[in-house]
Amino acid sequence: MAKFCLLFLLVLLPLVSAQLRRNFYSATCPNVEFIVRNAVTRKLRQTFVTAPATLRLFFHDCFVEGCDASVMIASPRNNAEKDSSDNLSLAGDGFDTVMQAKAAVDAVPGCRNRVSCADILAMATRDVINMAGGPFYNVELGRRDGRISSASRVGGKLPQPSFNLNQLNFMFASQGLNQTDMIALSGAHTIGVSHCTRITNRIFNFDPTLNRNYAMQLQQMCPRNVDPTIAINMDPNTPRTFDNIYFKNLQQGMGLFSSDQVLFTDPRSRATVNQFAANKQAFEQAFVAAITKLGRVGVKTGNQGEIRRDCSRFN
Ligand code: HEM
Ligand SMILES: *[C@@H]1O[C@H](CO)[C@@H](O)[C@H](O)[C@H]1NC(C)=O
Ligand SMILES: CC(=O)N[C@H]1CO[C@H](CO)[C@@H](O)[C@@H]1O
Repeated sequence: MAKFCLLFLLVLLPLVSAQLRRNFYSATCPNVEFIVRNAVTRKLRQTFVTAPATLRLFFHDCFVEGCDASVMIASPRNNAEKDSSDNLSLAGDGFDTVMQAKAAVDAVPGCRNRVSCADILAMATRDVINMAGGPFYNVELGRRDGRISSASRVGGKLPQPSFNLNQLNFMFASQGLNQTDMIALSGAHTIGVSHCTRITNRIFNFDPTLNRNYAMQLQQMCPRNVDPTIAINMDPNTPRTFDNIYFKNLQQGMGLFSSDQVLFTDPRSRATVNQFAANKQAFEQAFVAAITKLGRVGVKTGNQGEIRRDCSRFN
């Protein structure tokens, strides 16, 4: 019996505490989801960029060092995670959303310094998806904030727009996400923008998988030597609505990146694209399952990490 207790303490307890759960803050800050949602609503009213910026920030955070808000860390010497070349295009409104929601949470006496930045980002992400027309889902909580944030550790951990299906599958699989998860999560490109510089090669080299008319439109919007700050919508049809039109675009050869279009071009993933294009509920269900899995990647729980007082600084 004593042996079993020891086994439990040493082996099983850490596993138990490593679980995220709904209502993690029910005793400490019962209204946290309501508070975050209000802050996100206010921020979204100021600018729609809030939605895509927050969603992409969550993805980048989770894929490098786990969902631990390490991407939020500011760096006087430009060497933190957010300064890596892949993060340079993260829109500031995602960071601002988390800062505002954190301020709102901390304004409530009982909640002050009790809720992690990582959880606030996870809640805000759920909220922007829903407010942009996507599904509502219960968000798992209990993440702690990470103590490492380094640009040099980002390399090779984020997918590139030039990736083929094997490369995408390999990278997502290394974070515990299967091909269906990867395809569903790619549906996040139903909102938001890309800088022209990301697609120059593709639109001027006549990628045969790219719709001819769409290619011509893209060449007009993104001429050679375009101002590198110019960005275009990734879903040309409903850029501000979280819907399944992204998958219908792929069927038309209107995926913006190679990594988008390949999901339809490659026969191994085409059936799933067709399913999500035909059935919004199927897409939403798969997306919720996948983003819930994404939210578990590399999380710190229990007494690992910290609850940051300022999301952009280690305590
Ligand atoms: C599958 C591999 C993926 C690749 C190769 C990829 C690549 C990119 C690139 C190159 C951009 C444009 C950045 C810019 O020029 O500003 C972008 C934007 C975006 N990505 Fe992805 N991404 C992938 C998956 C995801 C996932 C899984 C999510 C979220 C669940 C996501 C969410 C977004 C959002 C919302 C934007 C728009 C950001 C904005 O408007 O500020 N992406 N992505
Ligand atoms: C992929 O993961 C999802 C859950 O996110 C699951 O429903 C599905 O069965 C998995 N697919 C495969 C082929 O393992
Ligand atoms: C070098 C640097 O800090 N790049 C950017 C990373 O992302 C944030 C948020 O948008 C920007 O403010 C930084 O300029």
